[in-house]
Amino acid sequence: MSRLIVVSNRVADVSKAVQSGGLAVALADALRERRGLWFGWDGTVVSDETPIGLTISQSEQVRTATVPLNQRDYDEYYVGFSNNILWPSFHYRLDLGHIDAKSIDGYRRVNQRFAQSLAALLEPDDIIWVHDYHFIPLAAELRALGVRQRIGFFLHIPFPPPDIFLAVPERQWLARSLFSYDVVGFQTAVDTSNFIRYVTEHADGEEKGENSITAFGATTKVQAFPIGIDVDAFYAMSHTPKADEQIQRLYRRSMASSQVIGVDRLDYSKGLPDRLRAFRRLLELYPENRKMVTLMQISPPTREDVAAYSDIRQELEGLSGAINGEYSDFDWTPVRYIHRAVPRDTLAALFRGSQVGLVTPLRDGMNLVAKEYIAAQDEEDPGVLVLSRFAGAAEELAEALLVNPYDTDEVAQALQRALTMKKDERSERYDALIKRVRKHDVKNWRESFLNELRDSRHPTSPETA
Ligand code: GDG
Repeated sequence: MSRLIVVSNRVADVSKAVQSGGLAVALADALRERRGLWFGWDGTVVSDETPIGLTISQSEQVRTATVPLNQRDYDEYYVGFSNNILWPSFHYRLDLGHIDAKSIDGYRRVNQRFAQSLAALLEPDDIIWVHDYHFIPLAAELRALGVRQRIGFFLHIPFPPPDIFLAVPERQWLARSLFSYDVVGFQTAVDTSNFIRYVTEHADGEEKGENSITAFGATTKVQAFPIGIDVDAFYAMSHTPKADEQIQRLYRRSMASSQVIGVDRLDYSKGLPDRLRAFRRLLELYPENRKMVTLMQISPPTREDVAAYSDIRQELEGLSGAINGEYSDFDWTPVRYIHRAVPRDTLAALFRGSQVGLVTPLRDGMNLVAKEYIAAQDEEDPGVLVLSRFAGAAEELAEALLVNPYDTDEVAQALQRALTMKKDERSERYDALIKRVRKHDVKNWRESFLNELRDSRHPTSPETA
């Protein structure tokens, strides 16, 4: 079996994967099985004068190779181009992007440097799997160094429609760079068709059948691979004696008989202020919920160096304070807002102990929280998922209560419907949802991507500009 090389911006500790969740869980098993190497940033920032060295370490048959970023790289590649341009524009938020030529240079420079460090570690039969928007040009840089191994790319965030992509600086270079990969994976059919539309309408691209597309003198495979979770592991985590105790404690300490839960990094794409406004609207429109329902919103901090993130924090704190000021009583607090990370097993217990999972991003690649909420439910008495139409997960999870997250009245009505839904309907929806979450679980995602990558070979490289 070929060795698997995973490249992602952050490299997780494989031995702690179960607690950290996300990509770490998704990739840890595959890396273990294939004597893998995980390559990326170590999360530290050093001064511009410090020489950048590679650190190699080993944990559970998985090697990690990491590098620090110097301050300039961090400002330009990470904060600048990745998180001030690509993240907002790929989430359809051109208004939040800050276009700056220096950050584009930094993005190219770091991709070039990462390619050089990685190329030196490669063996002839390796399969390389590159993750996310930080590394769109990595394969092109590797190819320029003579790397001929199979390289796949998976985009965890949405790919925007052509009209939006047209406003992204260096869009043609980014699109051309993707043709240096053998397989390009997106989360959903919508993202895939957005990319195909851009390439066919603006780059003379041509679809060749069997998911192949040709443009810039090269051919690549383009396909949706919806990411999932490890359903059994998450269910088990939410059904331990400790979880039972946590759920009991939750209700002993609160007057409320129902809990709505939201869990999201504090990111503007997650629709948090709109969600709080919808909850306030629920209390206005349906006063019987006062003293009966609590919204627990867990939002750990993220990317605090990006200005738009401190704005969202202030807005959220202001809104939860205003709702609590208006509606709280000595024995009930309507919004419990936690601005720090909670251990993963506690999250699993809280999902199970909440009657409604409220997942209302304004735009999201997939959204694993929606799948985790379903996986944690008791089969005999499941809760209800209220899900944004604009989360990638909505493409699969049609039996959730799908809402427009911008419409506070609609979300408030869906919340009321979820809180009053009879058990038969809850069970029927849950049965359909858990089947889908199981069908597209993390193993399926990983293996279908890697099988596609193993079987595909497009020896051409795109023409240079
Ligand atoms: C990107 C895309 C795509 C959250 N708070 C805590 C915590 N979490 C965990 C959740 C979940 C993960 O983090 C978040 O995953 P999401 O999918 O919801 O969102 P992003 O972080 O934006 O991820 C997204 C994903 O990549 C995968 O492709 O679905 O669309 O944006 O697992 O449970 N975990 C712990 N404490 C917290 O406080 N332990």
